[in-house]
Amino acid sequence: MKYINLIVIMAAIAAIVSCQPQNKKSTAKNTTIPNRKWWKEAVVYQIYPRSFKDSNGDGVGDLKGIISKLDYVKSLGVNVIWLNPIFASPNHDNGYDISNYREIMKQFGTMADFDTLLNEMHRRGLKLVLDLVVNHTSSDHRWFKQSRSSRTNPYRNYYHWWPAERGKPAKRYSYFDVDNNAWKYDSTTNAYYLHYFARSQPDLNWENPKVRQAIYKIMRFWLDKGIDGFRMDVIPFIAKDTTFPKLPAKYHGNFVHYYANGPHLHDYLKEMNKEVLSKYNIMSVAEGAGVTVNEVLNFINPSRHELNLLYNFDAMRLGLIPGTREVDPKGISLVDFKEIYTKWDSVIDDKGWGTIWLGNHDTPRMVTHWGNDTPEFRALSSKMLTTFLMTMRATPFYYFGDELGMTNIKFDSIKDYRDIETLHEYQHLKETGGNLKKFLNNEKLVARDNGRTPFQWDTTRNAGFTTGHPWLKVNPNYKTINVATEEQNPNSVLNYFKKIIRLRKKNLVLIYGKYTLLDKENPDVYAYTRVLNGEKVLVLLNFTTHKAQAKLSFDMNKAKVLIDNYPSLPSSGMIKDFELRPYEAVVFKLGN
Ligand code: TEU
Repeated sequence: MKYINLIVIMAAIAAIVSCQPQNKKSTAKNTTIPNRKWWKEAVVYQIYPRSFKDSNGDGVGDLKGIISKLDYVKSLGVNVIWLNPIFASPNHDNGYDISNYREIMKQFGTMADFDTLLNEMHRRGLKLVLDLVVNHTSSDHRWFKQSRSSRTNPYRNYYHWWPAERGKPAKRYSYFDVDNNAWKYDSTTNAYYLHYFARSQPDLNWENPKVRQAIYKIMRFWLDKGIDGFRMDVIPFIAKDTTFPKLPAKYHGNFVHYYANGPHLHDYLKEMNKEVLSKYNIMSVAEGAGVTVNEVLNFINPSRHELNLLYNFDAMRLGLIPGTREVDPKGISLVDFKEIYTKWDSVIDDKGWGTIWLGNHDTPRMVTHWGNDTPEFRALSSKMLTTFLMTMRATPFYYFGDELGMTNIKFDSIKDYRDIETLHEYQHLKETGGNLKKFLNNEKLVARDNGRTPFQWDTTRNAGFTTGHPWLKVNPNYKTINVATEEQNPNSVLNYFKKIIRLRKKNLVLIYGKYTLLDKENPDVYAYTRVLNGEKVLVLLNFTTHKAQAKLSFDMNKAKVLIDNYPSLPSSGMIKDFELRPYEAVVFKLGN
């Protein structure tokens, strides 16, 4: 009898608690947060489909593989998945060379698989953002086949052609061309066509309204299927000065900024918004290559009716010798790092909304580049970097595998690489007598393939990614770095990732709170506060292998530790003195 009463009382308490709106106190106050949007409160999880999960043993990830792992993704607490391109493609640039925008890449599956994926995601409350690659197509796309066939073909002006009888066109730099030349001569019509990326990625002529309307139809095709938005590949590059003048001197050594400032760029983005984006409750994010902090509001200020978000590359240049992909032996200055993120936050402020990221399919692994991937510090520094991403006033874009602390694979031989950027750069150096050994050493740290190795699910063969032969080698450290092992370890990088996402969602101060940088010149510690409706949070991040201290003066008596990436909490003395252990990350709620 006694027990029954106890159970009844327990159940009653549970019922009362469950119907309490979370953060009752904060919820009331949160009504005062202006312009709340789902994509501002989202955590975007980027999946590189080629490397996530292979369902049919061909060594290449696919849509059925992603479907089979949606419960894992849901368990992370993320709410948006950004998928890299899944459309028909000859894969010269792993899908960023599309030959048919309304067809799923054969290796990835069928349209039926896609429909199932979208339904299964929405059933779990997950949103899907697809990759819109419309600065260029594949040279296998029927538009280009038509366009190159004759100067009078109706698709001729779908691309940028320079008739050879006018002599050589003004130099334009190509990211992936072995000669870095963005003009390719085509004897079929005795003319050159423009390709900012590979020769098999000819640039579309957005100055042609037929091209724009054709792309808006493709966007509606996928939006009417129910997707939740687009990540837009090098969208700042779409507008060109079609007189193709010599590159103005001010852009020498910074061609990317010239590419991102074509004459009618914002007219096209306004038109796209008016004709497509504004008709759906979706998120639009620009890959902002070449966009400076002084230009970002031109893209994302809501009053301009263009895009919602833009991610920039300013920080990605840190640690590299300017204008090169070469790692600077001087390393990365934390003061410069802090200055960049603080500048972008202050410019965007309440006039738009920011994004934040530290890795994706074009960069080395987050922990290897920004943290420390040695066994002693890999987990700690991964968690510290994740704390940074989850406590800034911006939408986090988080790359698959970073939640496990996956590291660069650092291939020794060019034979192991698959990426066009590395392979063409190697060929270019080989043909021009470059230092191949030095190049390969540097690629261990910067090559894109480091971020594209197969996902590490467990300790079985090929880390459980495929029963076949993986398209790219699996990182041999999968024996210790994998989902199955980390799920069992409460202090793992994986469980910390889930924990801090829960913390971010529960504390809107970590999303919308005003950001203020502290102790600006501290070379070891990144310290900042977030404040919202009287709630104040202090974030301290040690970016070094040694103890470090922040020079601050807060009354920490009433401070409460919300999260710390060490298994044990810092001592009161450490808290009082703002002392941090190596790669320590701690988030405090400060007393009022
Ligand atoms: O990337 C554009 C871009 O900025 C990259 O080329 C980047 O600078 C470079 O790879 C860094 O090493 C987008 C896509 O994200 C990338 O995967 C594609 O290769 C590229 O566009 C062409 O579509």
